[in-house]
Amino acid sequence: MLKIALAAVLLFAVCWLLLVWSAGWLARWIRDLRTQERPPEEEALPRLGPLLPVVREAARMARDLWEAREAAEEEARLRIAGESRWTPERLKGHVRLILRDRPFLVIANREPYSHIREGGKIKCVTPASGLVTAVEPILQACGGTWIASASGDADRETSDERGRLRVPPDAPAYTLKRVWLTEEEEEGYYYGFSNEGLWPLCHIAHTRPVFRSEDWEQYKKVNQKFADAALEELSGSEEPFVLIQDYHYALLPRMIREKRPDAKIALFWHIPWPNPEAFGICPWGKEILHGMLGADLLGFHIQFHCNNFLDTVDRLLESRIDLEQFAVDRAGRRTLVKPFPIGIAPRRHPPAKDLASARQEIMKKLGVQVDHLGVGVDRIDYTKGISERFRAIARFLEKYPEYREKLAFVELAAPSRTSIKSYSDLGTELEQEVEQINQRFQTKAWKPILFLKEQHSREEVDLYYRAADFCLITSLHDGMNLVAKEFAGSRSDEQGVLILSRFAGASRELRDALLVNPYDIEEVAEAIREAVTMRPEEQRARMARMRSALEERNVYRWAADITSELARTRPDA
Ligand code: ADQ
Repeated sequence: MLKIALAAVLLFAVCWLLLVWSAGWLARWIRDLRTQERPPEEEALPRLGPLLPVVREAARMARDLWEAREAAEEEARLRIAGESRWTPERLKGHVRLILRDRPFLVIANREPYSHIREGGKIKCVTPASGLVTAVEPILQACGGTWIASASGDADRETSDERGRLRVPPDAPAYTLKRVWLTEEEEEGYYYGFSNEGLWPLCHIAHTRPVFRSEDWEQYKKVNQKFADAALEELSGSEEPFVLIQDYHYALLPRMIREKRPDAKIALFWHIPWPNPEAFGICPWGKEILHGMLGADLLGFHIQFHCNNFLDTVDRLLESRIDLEQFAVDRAGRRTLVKPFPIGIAPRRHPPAKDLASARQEIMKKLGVQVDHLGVGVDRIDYTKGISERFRAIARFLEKYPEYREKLAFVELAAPSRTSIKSYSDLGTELEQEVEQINQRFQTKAWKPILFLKEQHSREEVDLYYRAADFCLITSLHDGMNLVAKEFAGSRSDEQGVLILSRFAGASRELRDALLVNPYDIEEVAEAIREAVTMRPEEQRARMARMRSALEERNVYRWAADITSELARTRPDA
């Protein structure tokens, strides 16, 4: 009995000592965390068995505090400098002022967070999508609801019975509402009508659109399904703001308008708009225009696409075009048509001196040692001109053999729309093309092109941008192209050269890039040569101008401009 009592006392004493020691250690660690310049990343956290969840939460809290402190300092700096730059805080205040408690709804096909099963666990992932990159910061800043198609195999168990959940999972700021589509609906609406019909119709990339009446039926059905989901969210509210995203929902503005005449509706079209002749081949062109004109405001990236849209309406529908205001008047209602060039969210990048280590880290990871590193970042899509890019690199090495073994090009290519045969075929064709080029030029220790066919994390993509001497963008046609902006945005050292297709919307703003015609392989090869021989001072001057344009027109300004314009719209023609 005495033995048991002694053992219990001993055990208690050991536990007590352990507790005192861990509490002391934890207190010291949290104090260090509070006073550190920058909180540590997840990988750098001490792995302390049962204490790990506490360590993780404390690190998260420190990160939030650090971000809030940085944001406050930035706001103060901008105020003192008298700058009118848009920040999440300013956007938040601005949108709140406009909304005055009215609901804010975003509808987009792609969900910003999906849940997938991996190795017996549920993991939350974000997709490689320009739209998500652009729209997510707005919801993070302003709250509201994002309605999207469910896409992960664990989406159901991570949302409630109405498909709703709060996101981002780490720091909930807004509601995500998931809509489930049947396989048949997804096939017809998404892969079929949206991506085999409207996508090639709007991009001049010489790929024929395919229009099937079954796909059109599904497109109408799914648009109605999203309209119903939106109307359910809006019930009981007055004059709600609805921001519809992209070509998947051309019919939605009209469907919502018919039930909710009081709603303020904007549709932003993220891809180009073709000329009336090109659009005229769509068998349901009139229905699409009628659906879109249910909105108060239609946004495109550039004025040229707005002009094409107005010309198309003028040619196909009975209406009045007001060229002074850029508006369409029809059946007593007015729709404004305006350009809103999308920007990126400014990210805090480490100081310039860290850039050399980014380069070393990438080279080590890739197992290459070269003097010049180029990078390309794309979804695998025929509009991005990836094959043209590879041919230009081959031509460059052919013309300038002194760069063999001295230059490597890394293509980060995210598989996309792989259920469409032409897209999965393209992935394989590109791999074969890279293999042929590499076989032609490679030596024992060097390959000119590294084709990394996967979606990378945001941090990895940033690391590549910062490690590269040049970024090569050869879209055959592109609404904007955010990669161009992300590359310049990441170069806090003001070095690096952007080679940019003149057929990407971004070329209208980034005039200091080397602008090229991607079909002209000779011209692109020469631009690579110019990039690798450009003096650092010229790189600095060009990059500084591009970065200042980006800071001025960031994504918060894009959101502020659209919401302000939408608030100003008046329904009567
Ligand atoms: P996208 O056609 O998807 O967007 P883009 O604007 O270039 O094209 O955006 C792609 C996004 O995905 C970027 O944020 C990029 O970093 C990311 N990404 C691409 N490849 C990746 C990879 N391998 N790994 C990780 N991330 C990757 C559409 C229109 C564009 C328009 C945007 C926004 O086609 O013209 O600019 O919407 O409106």
